Amino acid sequence: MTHWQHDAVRTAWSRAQFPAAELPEVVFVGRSNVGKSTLINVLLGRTRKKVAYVSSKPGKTRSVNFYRVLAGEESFCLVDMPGYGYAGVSAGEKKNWWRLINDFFSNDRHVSFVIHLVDFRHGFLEGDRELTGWLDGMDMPRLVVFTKGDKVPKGRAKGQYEKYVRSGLVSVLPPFVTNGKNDEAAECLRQAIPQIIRELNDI
Ligand SMILES: Nc1nc2c(ncn2[C@@H]2O[C@H](COP(=O)(O)OP(=O)(O)OP(=O)(O)O)[C@@H](O)[C@H]2O)c(=O)[nH]1
Ligand SMILES: [Mg+2]
Repeated sequence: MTHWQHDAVRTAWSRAQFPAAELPEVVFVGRSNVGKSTLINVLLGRTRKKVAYVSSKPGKTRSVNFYRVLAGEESFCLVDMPGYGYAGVSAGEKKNWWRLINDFFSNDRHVSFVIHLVDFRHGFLEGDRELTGWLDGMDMPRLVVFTKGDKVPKGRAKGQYEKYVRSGLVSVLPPFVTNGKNDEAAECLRQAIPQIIRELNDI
């Protein structure tokens, strides 16, 4: 199993607190509660003593969190973004979320690509489509990763996957399906991430 060394670099609540962009960044986006922080913990091998805060209550991550990773010879940064789209969010909060996202992506950073997490049970919901359109406008490469694959009965998983792919999602690789565990899917993702960074860098 691949092991990534890591440290938490910075927690930022606003543009002024973003650390200098020194490394290629892989940015985790998705609806609140979809499992962004969980997947980061899994990839970092931190399923028991977590580094990224996880909660069954949506809206756990309100800041932008940067984790510097050393994978073999390569260094990059995983960025955990606050989620969107949970019930009861006010128009003001939504506006703040968009401001943070805008500030982040227009901040002259070295974003290599975005990992868009989507709940395998529900597929792309309104907030996901809104964000997809916005990322399209920037020509931002994306990898789609489905979470909570363990919550879909095995007999339905294949059909569900094909339906999502046929609906025309855009992803640099065929979407991964993860289960919140350090399993084969997580290992494949640990292999794929540095590879995608390298390939995008060569273009
Ligand atoms: N069964 C299952 N549960 C998961 C999976 N991924 C995440 N969870 C659970 O879903 C809940 C939310 O996970 P988080 O990782 O905090 O979600 P998040 O996307 O970071 O949420 P915000 O910080 O609110 O944006 C937690 O209770 C996790 O344990 C998965 O693949 N399978
Ligand atoms: Mg989170």
